[in-house]
Amino acid sequence: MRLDRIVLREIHLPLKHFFETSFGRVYERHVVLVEINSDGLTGWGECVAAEGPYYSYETVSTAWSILSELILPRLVDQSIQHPDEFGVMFRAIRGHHMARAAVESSLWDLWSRFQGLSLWKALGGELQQIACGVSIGIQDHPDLLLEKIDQEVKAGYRKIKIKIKPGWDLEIVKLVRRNYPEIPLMVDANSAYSLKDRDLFAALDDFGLLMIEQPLRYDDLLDHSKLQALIKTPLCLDESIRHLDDARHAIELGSCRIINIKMGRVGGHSEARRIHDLCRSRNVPVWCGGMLETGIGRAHNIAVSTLPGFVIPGDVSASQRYYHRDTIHPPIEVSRDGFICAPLQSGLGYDPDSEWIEQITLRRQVFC
Ligand code: OSB
Ligand code: MG
Repeated sequence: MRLDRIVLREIHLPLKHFFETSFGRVYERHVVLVEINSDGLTGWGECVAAEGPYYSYETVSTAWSILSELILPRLVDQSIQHPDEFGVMFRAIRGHHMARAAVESSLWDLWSRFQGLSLWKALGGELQQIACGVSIGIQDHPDLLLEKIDQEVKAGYRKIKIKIKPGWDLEIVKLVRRNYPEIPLMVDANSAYSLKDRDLFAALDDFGLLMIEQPLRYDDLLDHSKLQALIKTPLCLDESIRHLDDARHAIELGSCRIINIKMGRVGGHSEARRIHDLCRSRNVPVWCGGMLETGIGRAHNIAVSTLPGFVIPGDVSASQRYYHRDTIHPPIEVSRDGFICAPLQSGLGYDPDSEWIEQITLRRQVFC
């Protein structure tokens, strides 16, 4: 594939409702998109970096600068045989996995189109029905949280994840469990706690949670292993797993029993698949997390979720939960019983809505 032309864009989309985590509230998204053209075919990728450096040090601006200054000028006009060559070409760059994943995933989309294959099949996916869950942010009032849970349970979602932070944790879990004793429920702390809070996590053991996601520091493995040894509920790591070696270290240290794989966080599909393969060989269940992606990023997450080790419902919910009008059509929809069907078409399997994307583009840089 000769990479004839690459378009880097920043788009702007309001969220239907704000989304609050332990690190703050977002009302709208700025998203970096990558479009790569080759021989009349196009691949698309989305960068999961947020507006500010709170989930990770990467932001929309750092991704833009790494992509526009270092990666895309060197990539355009190159001929590559397989998306894996991208990782080799840019291995000297440290970190910036979200920026890289935007390009790597667009190369996978493009490459699978060249092969006439669905992206998910090109990745070795097997699951044609993907089980979906939802992630529900912190609300202004506990009653509003119960209302949201009610809505999502009725919509058929197979796992409910609620965000917690100090002051919105044990009492909230108690309240939710009192109203929903049976639902598959988990919490995500986004690194809001330390080992000093061990008693809180021990207390959460009584509520039959599927897991507790990323309770401690965003870059920690050791303290998580100490906490895991003290409690029964499985820990799941998100922020702490930046690449394959982090996953291996986490498993060997006993820092978690479940891993949240986000293709966009670990540098792309190839690394996500390596982490999946490792976890599978060590009997560690994985699931696919989300980062408030628009449809392009969601479609990539659907492809990832078809790998056989994705045995826990992911945060791969419908576009309409977040956006009035998405970047792809048809929008991603979830069946009444909480599944998404893997798409049949080649590549991503959803068409980017170019006209709409053009309308919401704030800046654009073309490499050719
Ligand atoms: O920790 O999984 C997370 C959203 C933004 C940043 C981090 C996270 C999240 C979510 C939302 O939980 C998942 C989704 O896209 O539905
Ligand atoms: Mg998380």
